[in-house]
Amino acid sequence: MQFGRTTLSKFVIEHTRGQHSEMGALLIDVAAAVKTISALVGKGALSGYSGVLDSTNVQGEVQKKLDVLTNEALLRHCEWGGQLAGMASEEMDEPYRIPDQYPRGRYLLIFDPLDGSSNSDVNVSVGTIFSILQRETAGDAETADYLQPGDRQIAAGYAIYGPATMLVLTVGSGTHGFTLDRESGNFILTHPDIRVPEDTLEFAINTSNERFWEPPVQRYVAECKAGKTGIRGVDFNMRWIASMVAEVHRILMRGGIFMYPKDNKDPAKPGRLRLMYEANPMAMLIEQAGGAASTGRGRILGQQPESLHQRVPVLLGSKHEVERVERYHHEYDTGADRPFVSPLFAERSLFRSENTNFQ
Ligand code: AFP
Repeated sequence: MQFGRTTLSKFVIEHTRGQHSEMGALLIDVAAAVKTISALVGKGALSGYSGVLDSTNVQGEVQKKLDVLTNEALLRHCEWGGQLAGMASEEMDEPYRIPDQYPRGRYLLIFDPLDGSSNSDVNVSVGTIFSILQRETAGDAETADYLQPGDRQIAAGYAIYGPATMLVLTVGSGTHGFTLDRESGNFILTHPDIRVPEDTLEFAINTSNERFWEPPVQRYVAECKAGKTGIRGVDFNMRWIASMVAEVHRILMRGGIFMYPKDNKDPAKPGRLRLMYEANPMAMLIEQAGGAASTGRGRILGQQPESLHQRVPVLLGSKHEVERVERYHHEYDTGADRPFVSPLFAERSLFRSENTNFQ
């Protein structure tokens, strides 16, 4: 029985009273979109929407039918209420203009409608990630209005479509998890004030990219893999789901470190993940839960975006491990991790590989 339990609606109304009361209504619309997407994704192959389209998105990635449908779900659920000055999404080259028949507001909604969508055909957890910013005045937003650092987000969250559908949210006062009760259709507060443990023995990274990483990341992962036999003196475990929402959710539940670092696989891209609708909202959720989120060389939330779809290196999770990887970047950048320099054989270092050209 759900009597007396806190629903998402009650939570957002209570937590957005005053300055951001209009945002409460927007969050309730986002939750309605999430329920629609949960039902769609939950049908699996029965929906008839598996597979890819002929189109690509702005990043040149092949779009899946579900990418486009879930994008539509968010646009339709959120465009009408009068809280928004515009929306931007991974699936749209340019920001979305609110149709003329609807009133405008001051908030900006940015989202990745179906993160990890390449996992949807294999029945692995996927998610929706969103971020809310605001502009000074109501009216139609320009691209420049969206280009704000992540520490100006008013709210951020994700939905995870797994065995249970959950919505994890921050409005700037902690990170809170709600589970969808499929019988009543309500999101119920089941994980209030989530805390990420400061220490962990679990790391997540796509090790098939190892040869493309920078030396500080190679150093960190080599030490984790060495386990008890290396300088860490303790065994680590590794996970990789290839669905950021699922990785971040695991870290919020039990700690860990997630890394999609800078690499030189494609020099035009400083990382794989997108700053505005993947890294920033996840960084806010993690920091609000007591964890850390870094590019390796600075706080993710401090990055000034230059374009809507820009990419960024991401290291996030248990604070002490993120700080360690940041320290390794600093030691690499200042030359402190280069133990042996031979005048005869030029530079040699355990952590310097021949194919890197990062400096
Ligand atoms: P898709 O949405 O294209 O499946 O990408 C998912 C993602 O952006 C993120 O959720 C994963 O952490 C990452 O990419 C996985 O990347 P790899 O394919 O390199 O493992």
